[in-house]
Amino acid sequence: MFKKILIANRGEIALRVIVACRELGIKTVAVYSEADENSLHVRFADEDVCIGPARSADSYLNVPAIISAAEITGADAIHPGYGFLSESAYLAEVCEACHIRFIGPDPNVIRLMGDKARARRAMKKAGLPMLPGSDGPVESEEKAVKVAWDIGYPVIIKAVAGGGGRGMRVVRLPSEMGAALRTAQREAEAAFGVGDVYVEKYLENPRHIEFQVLGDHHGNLVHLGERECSIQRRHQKLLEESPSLALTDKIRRKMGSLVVDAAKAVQYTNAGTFEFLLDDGKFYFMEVNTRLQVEHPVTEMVTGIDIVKEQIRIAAGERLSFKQSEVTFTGHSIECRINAEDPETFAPSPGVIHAFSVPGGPGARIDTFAHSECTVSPYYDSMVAKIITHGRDRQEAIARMRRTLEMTVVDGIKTTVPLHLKILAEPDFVAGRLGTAFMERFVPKAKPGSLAAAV
Ligand code: MV4
Repeated sequence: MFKKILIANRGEIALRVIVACRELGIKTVAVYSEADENSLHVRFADEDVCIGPARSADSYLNVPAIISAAEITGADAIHPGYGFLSESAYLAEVCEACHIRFIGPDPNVIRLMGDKARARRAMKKAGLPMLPGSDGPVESEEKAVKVAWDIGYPVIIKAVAGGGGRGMRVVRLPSEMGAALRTAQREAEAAFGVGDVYVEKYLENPRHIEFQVLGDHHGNLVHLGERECSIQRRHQKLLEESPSLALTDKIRRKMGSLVVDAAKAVQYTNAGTFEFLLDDGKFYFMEVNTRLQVEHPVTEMVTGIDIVKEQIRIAAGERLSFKQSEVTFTGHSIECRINAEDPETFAPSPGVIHAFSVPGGPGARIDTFAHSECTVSPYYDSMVAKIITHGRDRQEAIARMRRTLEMTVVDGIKTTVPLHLKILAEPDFVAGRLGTAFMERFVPKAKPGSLAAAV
């Protein structure tokens, strides 16, 4: 087992990894930017190293600075958390070259899944059902129109290097294709440095369902069930739950076994998430995220498995200590992401939190870096806390979420707490009638003449 792990991240996920390390008796190294000097992840790590100025590009994305910090402190592994360098095949490779273990999949698997068009081909070959679409990048308007003609409108243009919704455009008419293609290519180039895009059939209101997997270096691979992530705004998830009301036991077993086979086909190791769209009882592969995800706690709550500790054990070469048949699902879990945002306009609302308090109690978990008089920096992601509840059933998980949100105090900044209370009060939410269009009811209709909201 590792003696010391460097956490190449900040905020709640850095604390989450420290928690896992403490339970495993592993020493920790925090890295931090000048903006995070007084953060809890720095206070609770055994050692800390400043890696640069506030801007992410100069600190949390600075591979040489992070590797140097690991070498100086003698860390034998790096946990990248989520975001930042978590899906950087480059960091994983540099770690390998420096004899530091990267806690994540093999760099080649990260690279494969990072190219959404390649991943699509590989996963199709491995047996996952796909939406009809182009079998690789489309360069020209003519080719895109031809693909759309074959599969039928509407179609969606997605960035090959994308994921998370950036560089996506829905096209409903051939006459819109040229402009949409050029916009998507330009956006993709600006966001990822790679302008390639592909085309697939667009579903109007599917559910976004993802499966969690864990694979060790001895050929063992299990799934930990699914998460329902249909409640998103501008492709930022807001609320997730497990299990999904949309899956019957039969379809869950079918998807689970297909995911396990597909992951084994690429010798997937460590933690991963297989994303699907579910529509009309049928499911379609979308992409694989080769990292720990923000919403991993809902899976932990229903399975009782500590995903971060498993990631660390796997990276250290240990075997998974349980078989698929030993993974059981108990009750229901919901996560609400509390962001420092105006709940109406969604504009970021950084600043000082003067008072911060979230009640615990049965079935309530809070993952956060926040505390009274802490600063929410404008430099980083606006998420300040995750409230996760568990109950014997969905109703109990919802009731626990409601009472927790009602008793949450975050003074000094605006947060998404009121928005979550509105979502939980929606009859469609309570009835489990969810889809990717769910949040549209909360979006003010675009004024005539204004730019239509992206996708
Ligand atoms: C789609 C889709 C419908 N059809 N692809 C959004 C994030 C990225 N991971 C993929 N996403 C989607 N891809 C096809 N072919 C619907 C989504 C989607 C979505 C779209 C609009 C508004 C909210 C959404 C929430 C989840 C998924």
